[in-house]
Amino acid sequence: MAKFTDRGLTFDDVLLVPAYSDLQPGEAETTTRLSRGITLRIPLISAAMDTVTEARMAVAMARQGGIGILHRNLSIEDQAQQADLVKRSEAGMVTNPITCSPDETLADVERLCATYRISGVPVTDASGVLVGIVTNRDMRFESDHSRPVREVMTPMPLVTAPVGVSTDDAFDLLRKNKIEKLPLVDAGGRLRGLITVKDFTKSEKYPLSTKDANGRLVVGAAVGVGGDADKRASALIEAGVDVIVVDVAHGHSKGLADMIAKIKANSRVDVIGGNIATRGGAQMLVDAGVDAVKVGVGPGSICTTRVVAGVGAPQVTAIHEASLAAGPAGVPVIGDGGLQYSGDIVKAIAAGADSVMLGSLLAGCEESPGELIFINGKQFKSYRGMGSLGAVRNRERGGASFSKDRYAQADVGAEDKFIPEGIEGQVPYRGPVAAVAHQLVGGLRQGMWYSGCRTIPEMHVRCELMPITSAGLKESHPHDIQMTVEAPNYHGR
Ligand code: RVP
Repeated sequence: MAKFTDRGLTFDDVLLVPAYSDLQPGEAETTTRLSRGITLRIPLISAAMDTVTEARMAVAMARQGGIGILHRNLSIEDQAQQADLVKRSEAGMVTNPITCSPDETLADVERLCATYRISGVPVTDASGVLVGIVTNRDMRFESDHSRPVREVMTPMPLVTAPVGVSTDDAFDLLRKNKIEKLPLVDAGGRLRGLITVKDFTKSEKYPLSTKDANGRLVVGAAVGVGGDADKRASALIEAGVDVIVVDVAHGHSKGLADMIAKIKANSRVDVIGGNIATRGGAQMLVDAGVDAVKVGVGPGSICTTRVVAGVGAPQVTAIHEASLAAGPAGVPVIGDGGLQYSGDIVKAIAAGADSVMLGSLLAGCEESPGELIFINGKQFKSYRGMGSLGAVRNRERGGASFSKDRYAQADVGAEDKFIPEGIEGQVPYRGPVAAVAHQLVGGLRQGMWYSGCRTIPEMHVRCELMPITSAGLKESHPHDIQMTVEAPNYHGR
């Protein structure tokens, strides 16, 4: 006979009990571990969804101190290129700069600059020797875009520096010579790297940025299991991703454990596995050698798994249960899905999460893929589940495999046979990620203040969650009033 288990609780079912506090919200420290090897300054991750995270979102998230996970509803080449875009977007030093040859045309260079959002490229000959540089300044007044680069570039001798130049010396050279790009060359004159002034100003503007050991922004990317997943993971690792998220709807499965073990054995990147929603699921991933466990079966705002399949676990209980297996093993926990307000981040962390993954809260940002939609004078952006019909149609066009995907049954090869587990919709436009993250992290700091916790690890030990009734929930939201002015951190229910 089937077993009954204890009641499961989710965000709306609980509140943190206020506790003695000797800190101000500004003193709360939001640094956390994404995975065994990666630290974040804010515990926020943008979801691997095609209406949430491509390169632009990933760059914005890393600049704020979080991280973005590139979705996999793309061909392998396109997803790897998105990773490359992030890794090149900001760097202490670009080790493998985009270059052009003297025989390419200005139109070719303009295309490169637009793709990589850069203002110019070093020019190298066939053996990689630096022969000049071509930048916006050289091209601005040119009307004939078919001209070869050699006629327009600023040729050698240029101001260059040797490989291994210190940051301070590089900055001095840029400043003294009033130049924006400093090519690094070896003894044979071959181009070995590039330092740009933009990277120095970005470092000042985004002091919390999540960066790798070479000063490049950190990025993650999702892969599945089976099909072309091995090839995809290798291409992404080659493109420089810092973490691979093996992302399947039912992560408590042999396929996921095997895939994690395989990537761990063949590479040095961190591997996150999910999704699971039980202690047993988390334990299996820990045993497989995972670097972080991602929790959530069915809590997503666009997810219909729980009604289509009748399966899932309310998210606060799921996070807590997973943390009981992952915590003692030193493996961080990611609470994925179901968060509607900043207070839910506080509750997820109190329940045992080290960070949270957000879909709907970030899908309305300027940096998410997709255009603005205007309806009755209000602005929206589309947001859909990766198991929705729309996402699957797009996946087919993008060349990613249909039948082996996160939500598709293995024997389903046609759209009319597909069993969706997600829906398509739209969310209000919320402006830039920086403003949204500010509100979310601000709410987290308030929560840490109310619960008297200075750090996220302290929250895991000291916070107390109290189950509430529907009357308690009603009392928690604004009530007995008609809202006339929208707050930046509150939308009606
Ligand atoms: P939310 O933040 O509540 O919008 O949830 C986002 C999460 O929902 C994702 O990170 C993913 O785990 C899950 N998801 C994505 N697509 C679907 C689906 O189609 N069912 N679910």
